Amino acid sequence: MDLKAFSYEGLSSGHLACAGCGAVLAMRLALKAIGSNARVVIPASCWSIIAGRHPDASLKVPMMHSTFEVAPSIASGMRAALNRLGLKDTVVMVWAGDGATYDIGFASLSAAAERNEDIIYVCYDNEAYMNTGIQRSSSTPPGAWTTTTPEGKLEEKKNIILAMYAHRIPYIATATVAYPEDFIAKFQKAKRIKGFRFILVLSPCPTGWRFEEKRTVEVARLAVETGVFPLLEIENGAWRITKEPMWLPVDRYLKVQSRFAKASTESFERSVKENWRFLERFL
Ligand SMILES: Cc1ncc(C[n+]2csc(CCOP(=O)(O)OP(=O)(O)O)c2C)c(N)n1
Ligand SMILES: [Mg+2]
Repeated sequence: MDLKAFSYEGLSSGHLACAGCGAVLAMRLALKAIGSNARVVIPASCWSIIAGRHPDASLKVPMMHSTFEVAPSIASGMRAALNRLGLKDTVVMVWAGDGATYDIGFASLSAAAERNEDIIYVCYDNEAYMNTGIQRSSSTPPGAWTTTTPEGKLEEKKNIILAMYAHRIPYIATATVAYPEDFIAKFQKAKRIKGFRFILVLSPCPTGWRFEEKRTVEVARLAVETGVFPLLEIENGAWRITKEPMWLPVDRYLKVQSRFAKASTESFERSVKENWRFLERFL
């Protein structure tokens, strides 16, 4: 893939993200793949701030802010209205954090997926409620420090991919900012498919994960190459790994982030292995 061919920039400079924000790079890549026909719905999150408000919004495509719980419902209505106007080529995309996806908006996400609404739902997963001060979500990995898990989270990360698979939607994928070709290919494919599409984007957060701002892409790459974050897609029920990990030691991923200062490498490794054993049942 020639990345230079994706010259569209749907994001302005001067947005309000922290330096090194993985979720900003993610939006930039997503809009390169989808183009100016995107219409974005953003529930309460860091991205509510990053996008800002009209007329100073950082997105060049039309965008609607929503309350935490109902972005998929608003996107469903927006899709219906656009269809009514004959604007069938527009792509309605929800851009939600992990708090909105895994926890607070899960009911409306599930309902829209079950109706197979014709929208792309993206969860930019920074593994905590970052905008309100780094509280744990059900996406926070085990052992991770957050302000509400000062000794490290005790529970596992919720398997949202499996939860979405249970909805029998036509397309599910994971992506991250360290692999732009894989990322763009998945968004392009999602754009072509009709019905409910769900993409989980691991979005490293220097502020909440406690790493140097310049290491965002390196952290995302380590998540994949240690096997912590599998890159996969599920097309009409068929699972496929899109990038085999190099199986670097998990420690490499943990050591670059101070949020794992109190985590046990052995138990983290065990949960990575268990996740893969579970995943292999579907491959
Ligand atoms: C019903 C409701 N509860 C809580 C809040 C406060 N709130 C706004 S943004 C946010 C954090 C969102 O976390 P996430 O979805 O992971 O996005 P992130 O901030 O990490 O980008 C919270 C708790 C809210 N706006 N509405
Ligand atoms: Mg979050």
